Amino acid sequence: MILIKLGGSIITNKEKPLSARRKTIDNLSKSLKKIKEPMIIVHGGGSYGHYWSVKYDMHTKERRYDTRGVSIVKNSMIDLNKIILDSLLKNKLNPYCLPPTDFMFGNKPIAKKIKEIEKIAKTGLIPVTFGDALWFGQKKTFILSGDKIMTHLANILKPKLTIFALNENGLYSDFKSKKLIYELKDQNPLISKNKMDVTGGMARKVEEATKIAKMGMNVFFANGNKPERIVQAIKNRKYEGTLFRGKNV
Ligand code: IP8
Repeated sequence: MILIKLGGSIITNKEKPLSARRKTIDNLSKSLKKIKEPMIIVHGGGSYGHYWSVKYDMHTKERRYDTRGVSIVKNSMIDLNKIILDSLLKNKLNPYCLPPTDFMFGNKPIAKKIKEIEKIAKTGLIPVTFGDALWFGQKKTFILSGDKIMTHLANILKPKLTIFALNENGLYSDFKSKKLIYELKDQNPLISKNKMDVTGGMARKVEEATKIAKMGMNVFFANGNKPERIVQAIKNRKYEGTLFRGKNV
């Protein structure tokens, strides 16, 4: 089982509201077609859901956010999701759309539902889910990031490899020189956290990747503009990006 997150920054143009990077998405789909094992895709919000969640001041903390914002964020994620599904279909893959409401109860993952997702993936269908605005309870809602979904899925399904496709080559030790960190073992890279608890940043990805690696699984950060690197990592264990080596791997 392979778990892949298509980050908002790679599938959308973050500079421009509501703009998907269709060519990049198609290229990713073409590469994913080369992978002959069960996989699950999670995607982020980028200039769709993330854009609106900022506009409506919605965050990962459970609060009584503007209900209008909740509707608009959700709606925009459906639009983006449809673009991803269409691209996969066009490239002869069989996506199985799965909004996170299908396997989350409040902010808790439903293990039984998640185990079923694996069965879906094993038939050759590709479950596709995404970060979203979710009902929490007691009139509260929250933003569930796709990165958090990755941790929930990895924890229950123990994928062979967890991949985050980014708009960068991986994690840099120094952002100016873009010096790539090839491998991280037993260490937490220091990334300054966003003061605001908005989703979509590198800090959250690193946080979730570190959690997954601590559970004993390898996590790979790859450049989604070079999707063959994703294929290489899965097929040949060649990691051109940043590898968070799982503690027991
Ligand atoms: O881009 C959050 O998902 P992320 C999506 O994975 C929304 O953080 C709705 C902001």
